[in-house]
Amino acid sequence: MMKSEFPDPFEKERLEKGFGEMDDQNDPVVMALRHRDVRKCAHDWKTFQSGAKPGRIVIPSEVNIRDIRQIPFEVDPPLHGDYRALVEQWFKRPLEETYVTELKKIVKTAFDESLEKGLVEVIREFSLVIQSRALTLLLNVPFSEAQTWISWGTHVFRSEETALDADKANILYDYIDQQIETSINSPGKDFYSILLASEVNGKKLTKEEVKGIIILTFAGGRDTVINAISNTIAYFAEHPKSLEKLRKEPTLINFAVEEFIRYFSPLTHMGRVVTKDAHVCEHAVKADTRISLNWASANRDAKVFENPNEVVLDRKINPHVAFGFGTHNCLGATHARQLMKVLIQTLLEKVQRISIVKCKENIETLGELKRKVGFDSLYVNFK
Ligand code: EMZ
Repeated sequence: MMKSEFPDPFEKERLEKGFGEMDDQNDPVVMALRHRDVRKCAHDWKTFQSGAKPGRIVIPSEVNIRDIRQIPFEVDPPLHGDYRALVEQWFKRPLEETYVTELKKIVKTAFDESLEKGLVEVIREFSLVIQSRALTLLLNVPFSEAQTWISWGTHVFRSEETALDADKANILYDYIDQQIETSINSPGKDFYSILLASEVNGKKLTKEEVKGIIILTFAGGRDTVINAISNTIAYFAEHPKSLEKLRKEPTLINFAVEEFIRYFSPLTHMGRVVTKDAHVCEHAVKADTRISLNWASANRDAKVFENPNEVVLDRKINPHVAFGFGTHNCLGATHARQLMKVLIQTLLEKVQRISIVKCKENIETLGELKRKVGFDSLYVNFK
């Protein structure tokens, strides 16, 4: 198997039953696997809620390591819409020219540093660095903050030793508390200050609410973005002809971005809590149990995508759900798409060849099934 190949572990169950089952810390999950059902359940937020106990809709569940609600993703409509309206414009800033210019500088520097080194461990020395530096733009805080975030590693709630690491979560929480205090004392144009000055339904946001929004901004786009970048690098290393194709036809880059995001589906699934006895693909699910919307499986559904297991760089019809679907679709998607676009453009400009030296796969376990989501380490040579 090629290193940049990401098999679909859900095919059999998707075809035969339409759902999968897994346990997660004694709180089982029924996974919706088909594109149609995933969209249907995502749409039905009354039956399948996000506003459950904080951390419970995340798989693996984070109920044991946090009690702060992440906003807006752990809030249901109509309040969800109010929070969303508050931050929506802020998360569209990546479309602005000045933002893109800064993003380009960040990505160019990362390539220059890598080309100079030659041998690079992509996850930590390249993708994490780009992700963290790019996040300074999204939050509108000094570039130097990225250094601190890089030191936290690829996931804010997971460490090498343990999948759910409360101590690690506390590092992030303490940091955010401090930043909030700084912004209260001397407000600026950073995201903290903007939020602290905002109102929802006529009431100023509390520190707790601000914290909930900021935590999501840190956690939601971290390992997902890192995987998207790293997997793309692995793909181009093994498909030099694709590089040529995009060099000749740069108008295809936007399609390629969507296709990589579909194919890699950096976030496998997101849970919901069932509010009343219901069905997922004709399978009965009881109130107060969990289901998940399996984006990764939906994105390989042959009923929707021709040749779903191939990367078709110029795929024109691509209704993937890698950024979720419906009310809760990813707020960071504009930033992520822009970053992927700049990544590919800069790669085409600066890099002739990438070769993989060695790598270790990052495998997620979902009950009986295993899914490759990226790499724990990926050593490449940039030329
Ligand atoms: C949560 C989640 C959000 C969760 C869109 O995804 O991302 C996960 O990586 C975090 O662990 O807390 O933010």
